[in-house]
Amino acid sequence: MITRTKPRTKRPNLYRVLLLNDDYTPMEFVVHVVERFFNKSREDATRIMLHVHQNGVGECGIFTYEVAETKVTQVMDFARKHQHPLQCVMEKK
Ligand code: TYC
Repeated sequence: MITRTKPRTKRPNLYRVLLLNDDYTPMEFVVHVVERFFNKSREDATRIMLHVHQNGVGECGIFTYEVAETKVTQVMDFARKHQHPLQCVMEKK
């Protein structure tokens, strides 16, 4: 039997949570979403929103699978409730 002697630390798989640009969601709504669900300051949230607006996609945070999934669901539910087409997705790092 081969036993592992080298100590190994397990790292959890991490996921980026991304916002996607669209032509209809108001900038102010996106800033509010980033502040509310990703705990960013107004300044950071504005920077992220403008990055998405100009580049098509941008990162709001990096989380473990379950947390990332929760963020995506919260953002999508909130956007739908306000009838905005904002899209939020997660991507394995
Ligand atoms: N492009 C949108 C506008 O001009 C703003 C926007 C930014 C929408 C980021 C979505 O994830 C987004 N109103």
